[in-house]
Amino acid sequence: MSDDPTPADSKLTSSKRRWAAEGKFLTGRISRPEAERLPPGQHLVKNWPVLDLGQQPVISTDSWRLEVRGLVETTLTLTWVDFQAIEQSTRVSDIHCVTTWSRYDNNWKGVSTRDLLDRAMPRPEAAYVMLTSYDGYTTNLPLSDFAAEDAILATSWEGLPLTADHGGPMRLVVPHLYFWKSAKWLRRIEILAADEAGFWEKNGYHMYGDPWREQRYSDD
Ligand SMILES: Nc1nc2c(c(=O)[nH]1)N[C@H]1C(S)=C(S)[C@@H](COP(=O)(O)O)O[C@H]1N2
Ligand SMILES: [Mo]
Repeated sequence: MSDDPTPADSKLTSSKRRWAAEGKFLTGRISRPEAERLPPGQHLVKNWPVLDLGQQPVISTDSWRLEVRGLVETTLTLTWVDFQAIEQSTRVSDIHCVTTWSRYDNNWKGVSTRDLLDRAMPRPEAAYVMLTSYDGYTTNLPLSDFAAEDAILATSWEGLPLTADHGGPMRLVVPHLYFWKSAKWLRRIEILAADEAGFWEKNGYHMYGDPWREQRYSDD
């Protein structure tokens, strides 16, 4: 009687099973009535404004790397070629910026955060994520929000490569939180046990940032 499945398969399967049991992904896509599509205090725009700290790093895909580290079974350092070899996904989502503009129906393509996490496999105590970008920007969010069904590591917008001003070659998109959580020019994903404040969170913005609860500032 033999039960030795391939080690890689059994490891991945047990990690997925464990996450499912812990309900890690249950905060996924939040379906809302159309009337609640626009969060309070927001107005719609048709253009796509650019907001950042004022210096937009230019990263060639040759020198680009993405690191996943911290509380994971497997630390990753991915090249652009490695990243493109991961299953590609598409998502359509709305943007809600804390500066009160929202933009509907953005078409993204890239790697779903879940597919990336399947490769790194967060440990049982993993609960938060700290993101670090090529411009030095940082932002934090719970792991379950990072792993939401809608969340994507986007390399393309509306069928074209993501432009450098919007975070190309790759940015995160987590549409159910204010857009400051969606790190442009993402370089490092660190998986943590406890929440830590990123750049705007240290400067008065909310630790979580739910647009429907108007969690703009730390005392909201
Ligand atoms: N690396 C990095 N990511 C960032 C920022 C930044 O300054 N640096 N600004 C955030 C803020 S405050 C917003 S509103 C969005 C803006 O994205 P956009 O310029 O593509 O509209 O990016 C977020 N991600
Ligand atoms: Mo912002």
